[in-house]
Amino acid sequence: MTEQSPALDNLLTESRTFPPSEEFAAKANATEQFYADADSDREAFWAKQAERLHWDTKWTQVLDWSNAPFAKWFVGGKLNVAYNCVDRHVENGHGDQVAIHWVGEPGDTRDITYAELRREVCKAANALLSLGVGANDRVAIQLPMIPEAIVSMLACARIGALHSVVFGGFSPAALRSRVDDAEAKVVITSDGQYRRGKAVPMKANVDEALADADTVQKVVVVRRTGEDVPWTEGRDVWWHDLVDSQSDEHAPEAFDSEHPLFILYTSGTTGKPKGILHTSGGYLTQAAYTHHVVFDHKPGEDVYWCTADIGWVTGHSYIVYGPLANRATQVVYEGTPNTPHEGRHWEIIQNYKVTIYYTAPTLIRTFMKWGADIPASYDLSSLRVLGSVGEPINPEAWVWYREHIGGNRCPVVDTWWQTETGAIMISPLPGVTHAKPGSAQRPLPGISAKVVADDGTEVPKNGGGYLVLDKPWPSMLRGIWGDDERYRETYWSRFAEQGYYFAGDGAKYDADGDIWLLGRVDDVMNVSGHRISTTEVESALVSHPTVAEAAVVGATDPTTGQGIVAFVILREGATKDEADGTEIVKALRDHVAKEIGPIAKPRQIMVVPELPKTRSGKIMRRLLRDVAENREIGDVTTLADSSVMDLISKGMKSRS
Ligand code: 6R9
Repeated sequence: MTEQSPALDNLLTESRTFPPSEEFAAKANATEQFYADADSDREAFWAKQAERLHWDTKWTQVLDWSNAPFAKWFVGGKLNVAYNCVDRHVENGHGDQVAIHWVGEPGDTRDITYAELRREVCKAANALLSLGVGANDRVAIQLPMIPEAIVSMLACARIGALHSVVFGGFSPAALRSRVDDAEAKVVITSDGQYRRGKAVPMKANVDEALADADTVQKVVVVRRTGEDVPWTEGRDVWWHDLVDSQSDEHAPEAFDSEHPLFILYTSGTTGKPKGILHTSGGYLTQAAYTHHVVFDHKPGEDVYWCTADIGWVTGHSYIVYGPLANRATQVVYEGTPNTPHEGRHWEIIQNYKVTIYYTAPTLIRTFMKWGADIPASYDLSSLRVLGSVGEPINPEAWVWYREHIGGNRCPVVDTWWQTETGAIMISPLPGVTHAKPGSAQRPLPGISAKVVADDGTEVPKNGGGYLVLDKPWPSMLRGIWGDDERYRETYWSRFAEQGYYFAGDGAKYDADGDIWLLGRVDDVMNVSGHRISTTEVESALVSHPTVAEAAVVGATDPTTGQGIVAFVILREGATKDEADGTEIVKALRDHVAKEIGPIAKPRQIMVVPELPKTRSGKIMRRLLRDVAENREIGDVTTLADSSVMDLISKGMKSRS
């Protein structure tokens, strides 16, 4: 990736910039000065950020990196994470402020104040203690997006137990491997969940997963859909029977800053999922700081909404820990964005006067496909900041988001980070940064990142390479659960000599030194010796008016090494003739050639109805490569909707 690829020019010619408005800048939480302050004394800067929290015992050392790559932040400090997210706001006189405006998929709603949340968390903490759960025990949580999910996480944090949240849509096998790896003592789940307007079972899957799982002593079941559930006497207990009768007082214990907070599993390129371990003080400091500056959040004024699922790291850091530490009032929505209609999100924004909205590019592109007239029929004037996370956002989608959702008024923050980084690392700052569509731009104040070549040297401006983090940060992972060797190997061996953390993402600098993310390094194709990133070809395809979404993979090619194969979803309104005919395929190939260069012209373009995605919206290119190379399709257990692959392969067969 050291040579400049032809594709590099494509994104770098994206020259639109959006400076912040003066009104926004005048009141912004962050200023340009933050960068200088952090650069002059990084540890002092982080010490200042840690003061956002309540510490029962103050730390004696900001960072201990003597046992790298195992970091210790705020050494000697003690705090209770749940107290910081809930109780202290009540003690400071904000007990009546709504913490959560919860919206159920079928239309039921619940407003929960900080005082109520404190009582619920105390009861749940007492309930867990009554089951014999104590500090350092592990609790697996598989729940839909209901308030009990947040309450359960905070209850664990309160008593020093680690939670391991597993997506509601994951298979019994996926749940079982996570329960076994963490040796979970208790599992919290629900009878069922609402998905696309239907009640679907959950407890039945959990039972299947837990057959003979001998570490699990109790299964706590929240009643959500009311359907009948299989029951194991002695092991299973209803949440309402267990929790409702508990005392709503619980004295929080202060734990060490490095006390483990949670494990969250993320899939690796090979082998079993990795249990990413996060701890307390540093994690909460960076989650709170980033939520404050990146979203310009003002407690008591803003209504914040992050659309992520709680089973994704974004739900951990930007629904639970960051916003609650900052006394946010937030919307939590249970369901899918098109139930019962495609304007559901805009209706919620209008009803609750949401001011900050944080979502994923995959959803933005879906909204584009559904058409701009849908958001146009709602009042979105309350919005003032828009965020994006999960994948590179194509400039076209960025500009659409700013115009059709943000009314050309709201700054858009493209936030790069990972499960492993725990919190946002690279992002524009609203009110400070002159935003560029498609670029995450600069590491946040206090964070250091570089784009380096194969040999670890930093690439020059306009150069491409690997993204590395060259200095430790407070919310960094503290390891992989039970596997220190895999931790060193996966993240610290690639640039061991320099001591850099290898993020696994390709990236490049533009002429101003801003960072552009190019997708995972394994998503870089090699066509006749030219390195072309899948992101760039996808961006070119999405910039064509008929294309709503595109996924690109490199398939083995006898002459060029790899050939570019594209899967595209057309926008609503593209005629049937366009969709079926060869016309559109030719037009798209020419369009890519014009945007990037003839070398990037896809060898094959397939029009498909859906793309295979994980629940966090990442396209599973591995499965598309299987299709493109006519192989049997691999493991689909982490797909949000496993029937998608059948649709795609059927379409392929009928064409060949
Ligand atoms: C938070 C989250 C991490 C991977 C990461 C990168 C991709 C996330 C991005 C982005 C470009 C952004 N990614 N945000 N790529 N621009 N703004 O997504 O965590 O699920 O662990 O995924 O997601 O490839 O390495 P996680």
